[in-house]
Amino acid sequence: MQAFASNNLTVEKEELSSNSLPDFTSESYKDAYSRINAVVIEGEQEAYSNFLDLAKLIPEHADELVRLGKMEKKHMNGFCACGRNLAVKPDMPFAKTFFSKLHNNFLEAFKVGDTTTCLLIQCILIESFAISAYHVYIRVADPFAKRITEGVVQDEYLHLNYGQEWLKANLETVKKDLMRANKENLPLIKSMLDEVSNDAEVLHMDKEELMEEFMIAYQDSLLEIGLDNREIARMALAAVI
Ligand code: Y39
Ligand code: FE
Ligand code: FE
Ligand code: FE
Repeated sequence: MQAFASNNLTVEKEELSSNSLPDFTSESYKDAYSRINAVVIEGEQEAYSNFLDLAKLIPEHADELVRLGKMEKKHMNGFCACGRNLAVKPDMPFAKTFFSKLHNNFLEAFKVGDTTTCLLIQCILIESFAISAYHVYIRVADPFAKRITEGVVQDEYLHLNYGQEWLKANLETVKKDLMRANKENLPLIKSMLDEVSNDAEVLHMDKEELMEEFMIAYQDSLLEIGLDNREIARMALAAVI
């Protein structure tokens, strides 16, 4: 009975600390935020440019893709304001390096007109990453950033949805390329998450929760595209091999 009671107490304490908000004014928070905020700003900037490239690859949808791209520019401005609001200077060189491998893969695919790989990288992998990170962040963000992020995450679903619909409509002809591109790029998402997980922890963003949210968004989108459970499992395994 004694042990049971003290066990309960431990659980309560843990729940309290994982649900509590961090001290947004502490030096450790601002230091971690300088990298996470930069990653988000750089990600939005690159997403803008990726959508403009996609508009060139899929000219019949150019208007829609440019419209989606302009949303990313707005997101970027919103997250710049979040950094300013906390008096944090984003570490942009860190963020450029952070995205460089994935971004290079996008640019290589763009150069050879590989629409499937470009859509997988931007609309499925990066958008799922954004959706998962923003959902977790909203729970522990300062009130200003929380409001901004809530608006942004709605748009990210539109971006995910665009890629989903295109891949769904072309699935039989692009399936092989999709699988190959996934094998090359999903592991990059996993290492990127590993690279910022300590900083995310300082912001009270739990790594397992981030991974869980990512897998939900990613697997849901593969299901929506029309892949079966076995194909989805095979694709998801690329993250751990
Ligand atoms: O489509 C988009 O707006 C995506 C570019 C933005 C990328 C967001 C990347 C978020 C990673 C944050 C990592 C926190 C642990
Ligand atoms: Fe803390
Ligand atoms: Fe965005
Ligand atoms: Fe987006």
